[in-house]
Amino acid sequence: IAGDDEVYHSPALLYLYHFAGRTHFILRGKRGVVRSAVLAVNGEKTDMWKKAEDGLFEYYEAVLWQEPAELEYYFLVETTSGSLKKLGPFRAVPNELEAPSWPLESVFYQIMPDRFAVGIQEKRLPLEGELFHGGDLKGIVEHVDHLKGLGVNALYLTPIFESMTYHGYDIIDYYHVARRLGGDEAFEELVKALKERGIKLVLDGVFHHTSFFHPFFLDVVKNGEKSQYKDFYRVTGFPVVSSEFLELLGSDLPWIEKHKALKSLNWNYESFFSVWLMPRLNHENPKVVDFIADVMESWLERGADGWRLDVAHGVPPSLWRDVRKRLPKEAYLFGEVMDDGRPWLFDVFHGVMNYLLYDAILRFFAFEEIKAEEFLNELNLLSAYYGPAEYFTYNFLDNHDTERFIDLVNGDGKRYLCALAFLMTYKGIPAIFYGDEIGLKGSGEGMSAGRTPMPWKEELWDEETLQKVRKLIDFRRSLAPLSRGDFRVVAAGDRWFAYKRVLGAEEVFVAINCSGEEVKLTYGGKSLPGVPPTSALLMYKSVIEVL
Ligand code: ARE
Repeated sequence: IAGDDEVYHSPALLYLYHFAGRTHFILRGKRGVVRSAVLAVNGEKTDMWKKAEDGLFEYYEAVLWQEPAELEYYFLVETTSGSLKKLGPFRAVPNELEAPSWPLESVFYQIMPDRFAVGIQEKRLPLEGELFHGGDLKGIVEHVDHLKGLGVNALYLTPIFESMTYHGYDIIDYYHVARRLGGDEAFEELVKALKERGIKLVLDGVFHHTSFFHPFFLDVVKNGEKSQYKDFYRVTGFPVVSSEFLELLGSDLPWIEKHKALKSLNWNYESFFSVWLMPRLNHENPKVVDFIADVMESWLERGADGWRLDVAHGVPPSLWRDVRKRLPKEAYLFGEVMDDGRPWLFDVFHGVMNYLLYDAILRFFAFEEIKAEEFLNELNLLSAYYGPAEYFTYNFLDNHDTERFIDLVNGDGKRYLCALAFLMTYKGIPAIFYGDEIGLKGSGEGMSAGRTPMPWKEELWDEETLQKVRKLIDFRRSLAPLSRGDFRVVAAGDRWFAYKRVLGAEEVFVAINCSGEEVKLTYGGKSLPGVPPTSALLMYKSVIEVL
């Protein structure tokens, strides 16, 4: 039996999986039912530990270090009402997640090209001229050694294709790099510069919508029902826009004013957050699916190594599943998903942007709303939800849609480093938003507040932060347990916690202290140096580092 309504297990991916030399067994019990649980594999018994709980369930786990092979196992559960239940026997080979391995070795750096570095001084900028800062791909090429020096080995760029806006989420031509960014030629130069330095490249794929000015949509605007592209979009009536709309669009009002005026008119198509500039594609149309797959494939051929999929949660998972089958297995795919990533993982994307982790990080590190115990439960719960896919999520402290982390902690560089020390020593793929490494602050409020331009005058850099960020990246990349290891809590107080990352015989011990006092710990019978307020301690073999 797989269980009753009180306890449950099945040999499916989230309950039985193999990852990096070990097999994880998960048993789920209704809240308050399980007193203790034991796993018996091929006759040998192991105690299970309570990993996490949510509103409905408790999750118990056991980990066995062995190669994947067919197993025969069962569970013995002692309930709080005093009865003994046996679940099983089960006979199964542990499931393995299909994913490229290079992301596990990666630390990402995210760049919004317009805000990073100006390579080409003279250029024509499109409509919303005043919002452009003029950064481009040549600028990235010129500063590629900044990335190399930092130690990152993967780059995620927000959209680089032809568009009207500085952010590029309104794509007009999916097959060419925007001229303002240096065009296809600059892309080739960038790919070369990155490849020479062993840095992977991930592009931003905007396939939820196109630009209003994409030729497909313009054709629908012009030819209405007769357009061969009418089924490419979610049109609600013809004509899609009124003559008043077209007149306004053709007028010579400044872009921002025009954008605002158009916003108050009506139109007959669905769009991203009711933004007229971003008509939504019709994902039910197989031709749209072919188009998406073709664009993705062609840039992988031209040197990209993966895709971040924009508004991925606004497109059916089945579409991504189909597209993935047509792409090389080495391409890393992660979706922008803002809440529970489960419908978007496993056979859909390899990872998601880990917004659930981000929320927990903010609540513990920035807003101090929760204590370590609750934070750790959140982590383990996420682990129970995502299973092996958790190792492939894209983890961040901030990005182009959030405020900068440093601003959320009122400019306290030590608190930023504490949170970063956690990110770099936790499961999932860590990413740094350009400028965080030098203490760059945002401006204003809201989702574009963090998009401040990168300063290249080194006098403006926070040198101490830079040194420590480098060090953390170096740890992450040189200590395999940090990317592939199991995560186990060792001890916790209100505002500090300690854990180990274990990979076979290798182990890294980490203590994160966000409290105002020094924390003294002993580990493995050894007393460790005190962890000063707002800092982190790392120990591997007999090396101890305090940051
Ligand atoms: C601009 C302004 C905004 C203004 C908006 C509407 O910056 O202040 O509100 O226009 O006029 C891109 C640009 C944005 C731009 C937007 C529209 O980067 O600057 O906004 O286009 O022109 C939701 C989506 C999520 C999306 C975020 C931004 O679900 O997919 O909103 N993220 C991606 C990209 C963005 C990009 C787009 C999508 C569009 O990463 O950079 O925006 O291609 C809650 C909700 C979420 C919501 C989130 C943030 O958590 O649950 O659904 O995310 O708030 O608003």
